[in-house]
Amino acid sequence: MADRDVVPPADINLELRSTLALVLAGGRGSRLMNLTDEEAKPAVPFGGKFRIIDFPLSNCINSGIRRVAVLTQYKAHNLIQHVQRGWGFLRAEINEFIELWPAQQQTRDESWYRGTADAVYQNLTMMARHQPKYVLILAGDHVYRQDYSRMLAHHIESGADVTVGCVEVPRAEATAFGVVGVDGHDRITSFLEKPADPPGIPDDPERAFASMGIYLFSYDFLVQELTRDADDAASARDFGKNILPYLVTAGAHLQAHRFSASSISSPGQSEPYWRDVGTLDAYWAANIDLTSVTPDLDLYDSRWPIWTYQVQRPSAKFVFDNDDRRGMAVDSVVSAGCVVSGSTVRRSLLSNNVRVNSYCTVSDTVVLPDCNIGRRSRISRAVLGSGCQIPAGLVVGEDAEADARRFHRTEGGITLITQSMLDALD
Ligand code: ADQ
Ligand code: ADP
Repeated sequence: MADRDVVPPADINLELRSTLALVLAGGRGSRLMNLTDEEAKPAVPFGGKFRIIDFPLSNCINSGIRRVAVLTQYKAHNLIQHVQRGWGFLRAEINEFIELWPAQQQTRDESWYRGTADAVYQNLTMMARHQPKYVLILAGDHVYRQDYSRMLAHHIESGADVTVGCVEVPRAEATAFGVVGVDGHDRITSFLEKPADPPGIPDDPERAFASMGIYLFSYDFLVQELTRDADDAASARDFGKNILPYLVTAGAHLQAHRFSASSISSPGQSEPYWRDVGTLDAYWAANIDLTSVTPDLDLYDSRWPIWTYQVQRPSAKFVFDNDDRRGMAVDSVVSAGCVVSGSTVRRSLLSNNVRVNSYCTVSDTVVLPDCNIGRRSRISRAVLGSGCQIPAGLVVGEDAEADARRFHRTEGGITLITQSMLDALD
């Protein structure tokens, strides 16, 4: 396994400066159901005060990559606003930037992006202006901490045409991913996009080796392959569906880069942390994990800060109500602007600007920004979408049938409530 030391540190700095990162942030993320009705998955709030895209963007900055373009398409308003407000601190004068590249229908057939490769292909002219040596293509919708400089060092050392970030996942979950087969040097020998029956790892059949949707290309090779793919009328113009499987068959050098070699792990953590949070159950679990005493994801690690745009709100507040019932939150994360009065919040995550009014119990619940929970509500095992005005006395999490009838209930027993579902109630 290549390590950062293979390329001398002074040289890797120069190579990082010759790298352009493209964050693909245009997909809807439809498995998150109504949570992505109004905004793309990368813009969905996570962990109280962040949005999912803050993770790949912070990883870029912390890894020393300072030329980043965010490619947007589906319902991009919140995403664009977030990146503009929070991520505008680099200086173009010293060749550092985080730019937004909205879908501009730049090709002759004026279509919106088809697959992920088309999103990059349609921006070839923009890329050419920057003359990068390497292009790092990142999905904008995963929660993880990774040092991309190690991946770049590995790419240079192995002499690959393209290096693919890979991670071990439970085999049952691998149907949602590109599944990779490797030889003894981690060179990729097969690539199956979202197979119905994913092959396991030879010495651990219950786990599979999956593509993280992170691709590091040498620039000239990327241009050549995207141009070739664009001439193929049958192609869906997608890295996972078309480009990677083609390259494996064509005998190109595809190198797997193991996430464990470049993950930033927290003390005492046994497995490297990477979450697709693509389903409501996974999204709920990853947020609730942050409320535990020792979460799998350490957001307090100052070696690898996660940056975000923060709305300015006063500090969280907990008060007795008029009946002297105490307002409290335990084993919980409570963000700025929240007020909990005369209610109990347990194992829950309250994002910015949430009000919990008197006589409520909120447990095992993820509350997105700007929600108001009316008096005498009892809510458990739920996700409340942004801006929900929960009516007084609402009970959720105690009667599965009633929850499924009124809201969206997942297989894992999590209820998603959005304001439009509440509007439809009466
Ligand atoms: P998926 O996650 O299913 O599989 P996709 O839905 O195409 O792939 O999304 C990948 C990323 O690209 C997301 O961040 C999405 O927001 C973004 N995106 C999608 N369409 C876009 C568009 N038209 N414009 C801009 N951005 C767009 C992929 C790979 C698998 C791999 C998984 C890992 O195909 O092989 O295992 O990612 O999650
Ligand atoms: P309820 O009685 O339903 O819990 P209230 O609106 O009476 O809700 O608020 C209870 C307490 O919460 C208030 O007395 C106050 O201390 C605090 N509070 C409510 N709104 C605000 C606010 N906008 N700013 C600061 N504190 C607030």
